Amino acid sequence: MTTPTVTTTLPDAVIDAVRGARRVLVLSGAGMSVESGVPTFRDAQSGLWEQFDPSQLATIEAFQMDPPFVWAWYAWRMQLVRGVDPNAGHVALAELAGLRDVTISTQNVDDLHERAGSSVAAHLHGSLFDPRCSECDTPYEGEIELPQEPIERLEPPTCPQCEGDVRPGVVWFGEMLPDEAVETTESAVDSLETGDVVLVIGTSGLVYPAAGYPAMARAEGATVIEINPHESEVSDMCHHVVRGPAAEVLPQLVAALG
Ligand code: BJW
Repeated sequence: MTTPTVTTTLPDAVIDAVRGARRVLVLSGAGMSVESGVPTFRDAQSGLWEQFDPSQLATIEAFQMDPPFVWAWYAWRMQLVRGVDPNAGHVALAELAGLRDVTISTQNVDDLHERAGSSVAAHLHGSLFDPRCSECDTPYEGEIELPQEPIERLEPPTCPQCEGDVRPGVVWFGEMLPDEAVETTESAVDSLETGDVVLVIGTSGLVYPAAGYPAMARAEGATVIEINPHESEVSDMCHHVVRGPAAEVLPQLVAALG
């Protein structure tokens, strides 16, 4: 495997690759939403939660041990996401769909791609906004109290069917991803052809199975392009790495195509 070209500005090779692509598969992660004001997953611990490892909070074990503590973290993040807007990167991807056949598979649990006007094919790790019962899995459609300020503990709502605790509709470590999201993403990867492009945006490439998709796409013949200001676990297997923030690089890319 050849080493990637790494640039801090948008190179012509990247513009030409996207211009020549029939299909563009977008694999986005938490860095996509940074310029909207949503911290990345690994930076999401602040204030009340900063002494906790996020990979330990994002587990069913943590929720079962202390539901109000974990629910308060998610209620705060729901409130945070509700209060921010899609950034220029989200908007650029929505515009790209007018120029190319774009499929978005995101690890993000926010709804900022959709609010920018994109259709999201797969939310691999679920959504902050699809709460369900932790006992009987019934979707919860009742009121959710969202704190205006971070608070340490907040009782989760109670399931009207079985009185179980309601949990966030996200995928925690050790849990299966939604079948449909995995199937949609893997079929989008399988149908890539030489000349198609994969944009890997704002992910650390630490969490599987999502972290495996860029390499699978490369094996199908696609040109794999990373947009991330920092090196990630998948940087080395990309063809091109653009070391910049998504909200700057993506608008430049879409403008260059026009
Ligand atoms: C910018 C930027 C800017 C900053 N612009 N970029 C194979 C090998 C080893 C382990 C496993 C394996 N298969 C499965 C596992 C186990 C596990 C796993 O992967 N563990 C690893 C940690 C090793 N996976 C699972 O458990 C998954 N389930 C599963 O596979 O089921 C089957 C199974 C079960 C058990 C055993 C084996 C198989 C489930 C994973 C669920 C992940 N859920 C979370 C929490 C969601 C809820 C919540 O948000 O609280 O999803 S974890 C967290 O990480 C969240 C994210 O979606 C996910 C990925 O994070 P992401 O998006 O990459 O964010 P960050 O913060 O890590 O990185 C941000 C990046 O942005 C950085 O690179 C910055 O540089 C960059 N950035 N500013 C662009 N402006």
